[in-house]
Order: sequence, then C-alpha cells, then structure tokens
Amino acid sequence: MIKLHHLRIGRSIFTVWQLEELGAEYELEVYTRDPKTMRAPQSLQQIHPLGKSPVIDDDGLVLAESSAITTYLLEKFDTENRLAPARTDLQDWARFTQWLHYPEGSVFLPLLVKMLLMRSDQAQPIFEGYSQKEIQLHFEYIAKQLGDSAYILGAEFTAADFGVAYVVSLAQRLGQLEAWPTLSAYLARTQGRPAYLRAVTRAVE
Ligand SMILES: N[C@@H](CCC(=O)N[C@@H](CS)C(=O)NCC(=O)O)C(=O)O
Repeated sequence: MIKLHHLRIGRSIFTVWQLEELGAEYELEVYTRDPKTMRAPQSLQQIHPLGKSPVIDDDGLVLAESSAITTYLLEKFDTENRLAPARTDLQDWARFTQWLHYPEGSVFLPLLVKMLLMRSDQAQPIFEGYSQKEIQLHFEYIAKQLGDSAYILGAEFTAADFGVAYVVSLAQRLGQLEAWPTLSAYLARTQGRPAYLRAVTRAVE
C-alpha cells in the first residue's frame, strides 16, 4: 500500500486530496514543522535525502516532487482517464502537462519570496518589486485561463487542478487574493469537493 509522508502544513495535503479523488488505498505518516523555524523535522530526511514533503513510498519506490507523484498516481490509478486526458490526443495531453507543471515551476517562487518578505522586518525593494510583478502576471494568466470555467482546463476537474489550487491557496494564506474574485471562487469550488473534504478530515488539517 502507498505510504504518504505528509508534512503539516504544506502542499502534501494536495497529494492526500489526489489519493482521495482516485479512491486509492493509502497510509499517512504525519510530520509537523518546527514551530520556530517552520522547517520539516530531521526524520523526513531519513525517508528522502531532501527531507521535504510530499514523499510517497510505494513498495520500495520512494518518490519526491509533487508533480512527479501526481503523474505516477495517475499512471497507477487513473486507468480510465477520469483526471487527465488520454495521450491519444497529444495536444490536449500537452496542454494538461503544461498546467500540471506550471504551478510548482513558475508560480510558487514569487509566492515564496512574498512569504519570506512578510517574515522579514527589513525593506527589500528589489524582492518586493519582483514578487508583486510576478504574482500579478501569474494571477492574470490563471484568471484568464479560468474565465467562466469551473476548473483550470474547462468544465471538468483534472489533476492539473491540484497544483493550481495549491498555489492559489498559498496566495490566500498570504492575503494576496482580495483583488482576484475569480481565483477565490475557484479555490472555494475545488476545496468544496467531497474528496478534498475527506482529505482534510483524514489528515486532520
Ligand atoms: N518541489 C517540491 C517542493 C517540496 C517542498 O518544498 N515541500 C515543503 C512543504 S510545502 C517542505 O517540505 N518544506 C519543509 C522544509 O523545507 O524544511 C514539490 O513539488 O514537492
């Protein structure tokens, strides 16, 4: 059975959610952050050298990186392509792949810079300018892609929504969503899904 090493609070709740959407059987090992440094405990490094979460262990395969985990779980459990387009339509599949990797690859960094600035008591105009400009750029892009659609690739929920919802939820935690009603509504919609609610209950978030 898959074991998910889940660090509270962070992006691995989105992997719990994925396991719930897929109806997979899984076990959770829960870790808590150091309250002073907010870093993961050393014990996570015994699971994977980077000491970060999410990490899954599936019958000896120890896998890190949320998007790689998403891809693996889709290959293993989404045999009927409920959460991702089949590769027979290469263009649809490529579009899906772009949205799968985009949150972690592009949106997370300016949000992380913003988070660090909020924890700092020194003015950092270069970093402040960078993060504000990039957050604006990415949120405009995401809001335009959403348009009137319920989910990032249209009317149907797909696995690309896990990562997008994660960065939007991080933005909400950082107080960056006020100017973005489309993104707030999207977050409420994704987090209202029964599988998300089950994930939060199971992980005691
Ligand atoms: N690129 C990785 C990032 C993993 C990551 O940084 N996870 C955070 C939790 S959101 C973490 O473990 N932080 C604890 C630490 O760095 O000490 C992914 O997508 O899984």
